[in-house]
Amino acid sequence: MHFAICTLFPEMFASVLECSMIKRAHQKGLVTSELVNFRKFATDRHHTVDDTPYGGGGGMLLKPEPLFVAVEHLLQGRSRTDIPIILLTPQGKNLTQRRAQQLATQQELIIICGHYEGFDERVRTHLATEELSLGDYVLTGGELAAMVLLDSVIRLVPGVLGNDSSAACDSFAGGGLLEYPQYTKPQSFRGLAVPDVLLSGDHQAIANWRREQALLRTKLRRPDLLQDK
Ligand code: 6GU
Repeated sequence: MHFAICTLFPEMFASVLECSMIKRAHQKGLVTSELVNFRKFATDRHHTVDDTPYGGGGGMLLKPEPLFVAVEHLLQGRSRTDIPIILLTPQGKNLTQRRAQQLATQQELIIICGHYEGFDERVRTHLATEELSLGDYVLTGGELAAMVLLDSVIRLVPGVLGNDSSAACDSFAGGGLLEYPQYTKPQSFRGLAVPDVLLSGDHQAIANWRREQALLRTKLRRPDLLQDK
């Protein structure tokens, strides 16, 4: 799977691409990524990527041209609708586990990170094919959101996690429930004991307890997840 990331701050991605699971996915050849500084595609002498909004008001907007040319360069003659072109903005739909799973089946994604006060609207209407947000809060730019998107999708690419069951069991993916509580050694830590059922060796009882705990926890913390159950 190939990720092309359009950003004014490619250096922000170094630590994430060079650590842990994302690094190994690249080393194994399962994933490739490309950082494109779209400032390079600005044609004026100062490589201007932003400008003031028509109609007045504060702040600067990303100009359409450098982004269009950068994405067209990445498309290499393919049509805009052949590849998801994802704009990261707080105005997008929330990223969900389901969307991450769908995106993990694609061969290639083009990701656009915004900055400043926003984009010229034509980037939304005639360049991006979808807009995604992480949630209802505002980040300075799309870069951190792009890293979250990258992480959530790459871990679902077949072969990236050692055993495929670990991704399938995640909260939200494992039947739409939050995960049940888990314990490791020691059996008693500062007087806090591991629940007896987990030590019983009774696999059916353990499975029942886990299911109950997952339901209870979901009911208490995220009742919204149970609504379509
Ligand atoms: Cl995708 N971008 C920005 N700038 N802020 C956000 C976001 C994205 N998601 C949540 N907040």
